[in-house]
Amino acid sequence: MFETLKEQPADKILMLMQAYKEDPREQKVDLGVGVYKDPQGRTPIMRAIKAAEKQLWEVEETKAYTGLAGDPAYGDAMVNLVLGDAVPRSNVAAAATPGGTGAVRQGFDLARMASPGVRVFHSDPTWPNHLSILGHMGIEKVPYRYFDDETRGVDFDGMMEDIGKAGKGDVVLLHGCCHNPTGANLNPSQWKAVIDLLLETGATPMIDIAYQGFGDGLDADAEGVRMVASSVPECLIAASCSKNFGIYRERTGILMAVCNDPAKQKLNQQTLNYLNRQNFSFPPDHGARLVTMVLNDPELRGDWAAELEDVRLTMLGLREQLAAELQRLTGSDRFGFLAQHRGMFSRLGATPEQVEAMRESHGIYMVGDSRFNVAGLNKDTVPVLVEAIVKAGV
Ligand code: PLP
Ligand code: TYF
Repeated sequence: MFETLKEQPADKILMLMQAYKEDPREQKVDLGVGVYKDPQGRTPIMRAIKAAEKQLWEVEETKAYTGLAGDPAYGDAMVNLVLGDAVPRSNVAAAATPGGTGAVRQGFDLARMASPGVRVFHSDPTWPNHLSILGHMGIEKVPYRYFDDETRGVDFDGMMEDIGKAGKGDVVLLHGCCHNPTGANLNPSQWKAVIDLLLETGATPMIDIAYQGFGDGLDADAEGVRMVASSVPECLIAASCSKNFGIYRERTGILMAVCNDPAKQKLNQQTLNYLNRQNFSFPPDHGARLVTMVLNDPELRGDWAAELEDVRLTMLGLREQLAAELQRLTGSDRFGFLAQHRGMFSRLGATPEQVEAMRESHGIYMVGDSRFNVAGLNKDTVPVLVEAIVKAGV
């Protein structure tokens, strides 16, 4: 039967990772895949995670199965981290998943169970894996306008017009913060307007939050999610711990189903457990346990939050340096958006040819849509990127 298989499209971001590795040039800059890198180019294990791992080695007595939704303490800690006190805990069903990707996948699965003809409205552009997973599942995708190529900010009028077409039984997929791939985000009053529209149409929001703490801070980045969860009758939230805990390969995420009726919470929880069982039974535990230990120990939590804040400020500093140097070299303010964007990524607004030219001339690797990972830069490579941008005529 294998002869019937067809080659599937590869992930462009992951292909770029490989192309970078194979480039023999010494002077090259990897601005592709979304992995945080410190100024020395390393992706360190965060101090609190390392400390929790040491403790865990001492105290862990079993590796027997946990529960289908993972350890309940992980659910509690993550619901608290993402939602704060926006909604009562009794309104939230939560299940650990393999990474944020697993949460996204389970969220789509739940939406389809609840609404077999569901259409998923997604920002144009969005994280390519959203589209790939939806396509694989055979779920109808409906793009909504999101990025204004001129201002490099959110095309809010276009967005509102397009998501206004989603109705009851549809899902509107939103990025909680640090939009991937553009870096352009909603402000609180825009979140409020989106919420009012969702209340009017009855469409269900699903929020993917993979970069909490990378934009404006842990609480500020969750503000949109919290506003949504406390305002609409029901929503889905897919959260990832890969970036903000630096535990990419541990595969740690969580899916939450929030409703304003505690009576429905039980059914939601049972459904999340069921979905985990159908797809992989018990979710991975190691990363989730480390996250729980860090969040529940005041000392570890404080150290983690401090290190995360350093990461955030490092990226912000690089954004400011980049915008300032481009301003100086071009004499124009048109790159000011780079300092306004938040998170790991910005869409530069270069053509695929210009992206290719920057790779040829300066060994700069960014995704073909001109998304680049700010954390792939350091003080010394910012000028290299600036020179490449100017030379390519972006
Ligand atoms: N959602 C978005 C928008 C992302 O950028 C990522 C990327 O890492 C994820 C979800 C999921 O990440 P992971 O599965 O590595 O936790
Ligand atoms: O967008 C990124 O670069 C990250 C990492 O299939 C990633 O979200 C990229 C592609 C992929 C899984 C994760």
